[in-house]
Amino acid sequence: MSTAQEHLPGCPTWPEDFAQRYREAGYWRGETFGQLLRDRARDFGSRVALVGGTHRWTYAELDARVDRMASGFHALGIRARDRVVVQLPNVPEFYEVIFALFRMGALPVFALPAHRASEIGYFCAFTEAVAYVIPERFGGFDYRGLAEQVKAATPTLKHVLVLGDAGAHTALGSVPAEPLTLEALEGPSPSDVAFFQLSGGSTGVPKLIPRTHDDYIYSLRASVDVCQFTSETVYLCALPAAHNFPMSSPGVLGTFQVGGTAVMAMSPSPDVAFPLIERERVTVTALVPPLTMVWLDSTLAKKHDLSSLKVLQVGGARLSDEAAARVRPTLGCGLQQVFGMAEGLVNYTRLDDPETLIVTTQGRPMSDADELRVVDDDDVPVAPGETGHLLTRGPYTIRGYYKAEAHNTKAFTTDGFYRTGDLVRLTPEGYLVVEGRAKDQINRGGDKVAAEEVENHLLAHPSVSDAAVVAIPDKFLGERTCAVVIPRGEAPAPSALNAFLRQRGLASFKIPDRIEFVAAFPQTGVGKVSKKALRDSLRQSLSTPSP
Ligand code: AMP
Ligand code: DBH
Repeated sequence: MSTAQEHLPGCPTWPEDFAQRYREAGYWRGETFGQLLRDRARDFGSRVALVGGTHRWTYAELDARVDRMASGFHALGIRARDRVVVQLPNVPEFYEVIFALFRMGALPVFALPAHRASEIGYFCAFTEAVAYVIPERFGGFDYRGLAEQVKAATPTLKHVLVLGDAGAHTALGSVPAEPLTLEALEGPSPSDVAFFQLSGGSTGVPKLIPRTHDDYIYSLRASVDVCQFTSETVYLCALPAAHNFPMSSPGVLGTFQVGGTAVMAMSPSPDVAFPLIERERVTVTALVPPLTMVWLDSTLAKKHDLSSLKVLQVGGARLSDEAAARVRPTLGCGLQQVFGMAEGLVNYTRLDDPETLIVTTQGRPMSDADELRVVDDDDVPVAPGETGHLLTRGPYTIRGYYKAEAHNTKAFTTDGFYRTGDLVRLTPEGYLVVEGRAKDQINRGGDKVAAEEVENHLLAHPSVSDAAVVAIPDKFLGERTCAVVIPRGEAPAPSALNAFLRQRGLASFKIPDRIEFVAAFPQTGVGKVSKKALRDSLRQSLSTPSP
């Protein structure tokens, strides 16, 4: 029985023999995030930790702000192990909030700015969250109305904390600090769950990923080692800060791990990111493939001095070999492919790898303790070099999702390997090539869409008899979503169906890009919907020009 299990019910953890081995081998070193920041403030106090908007905070300033915010949260009644849904854009306050929660042992749930009432309502209800942190507005959307709606539906939710004009809620900056109370707080232990990441998932509702201080801090140490981050590193956070990639691979938290500087970009577009790279002398950043294409094609690249940029990391979805080959000649920096998952396992190409490996593979595991299996449908290992399902286990890969006992029996093997749902092949050098996916998910250029979640929302419409959501190929995003619908009676207008999904509060990246109506679905031998046959027939009909 581990301590995390005792502390928070519903969080599966590593068996004691594995935990002991990971500690003895030095992977887990008994650190917590609260202490990590304290130590960096001691060693790098006057160095700039965070730049964003008009803020430029040193490690000492960040540390002090985090203390103030933690005692303010405590004064509000937030306690260790309380869940707090955090939905902030790329602002420095994001880290002030999450480190304050880390320090008190309260647990952030990392929502994306794109999430709406459907997702946020679910996170708040499922985790019994006591607080929800939002910006006043971002990307033309006012989050205070969304919070109103969620608060009315969630009895446990006591506080809505707003960055900016709070309206009817509480302003984040107005939370009273009681400096003395913090000293009385008993911090979390290293084996405790520190926060919940989100899985792109494939099921009706998003799955929550419990990560511990020990396991996540190890993943940071391994990441900064592979990516050669140092106190000289200037990392640009251009992807949404809440996402696991810019958070930890090595991301902003990896930058803090080594005392470097993180720069927050409110948007990943060249007009915002390039001036920041030039002004702050950014050395490394991370993008998903579609944004990489935008950067490669941007005429702005010539107008800005990007010479400080040494490495562009690309991951989240498969980067084509063609796009990969353009990075160095076009942007003048190295490419690093990153194949990771919020559940754990992260693979990187190495900075000094031969160009062909960097361009044609998705890297290899970052830790020598990562265990990988590539298996067939019966869990039997495939022959070397053959494509199969990727299973993995290790010191920073979870053993189960939060409160998902039934699903966990399917998503993990009996000996604790996570079924990634990815189809991969191993090269002779031991590098992974992502060949496809077995999970029922659409990877929309790095934004993951669980087919079942969208199908369930469609099925709630009175004119929908049945629905199947599948991927269709897309030049820019790699994949787009297509909802194939069997109407009940007369088919509704596609625009009306999409309006219906929006009204139900679904994040806009999950709204189908295309809707097709059919009389029946192709079936498999056992009478299930054959999504493969659906994809194949869509691919054919979409490639035939309409008359
Ligand atoms: P999640 O489990 O939601 O964190 O999403 C992780 C998933 O994103 C992986 O299991 C892959 O399906 C996909 N993914 C991440 N990075 C890459 C990559 N470099 N190439 C292909 N797929 C990727
Ligand atoms: O897609 C991902 O989830 C991802 C990609 C790259 C990730 O979680 C990561 C690196 O850590």
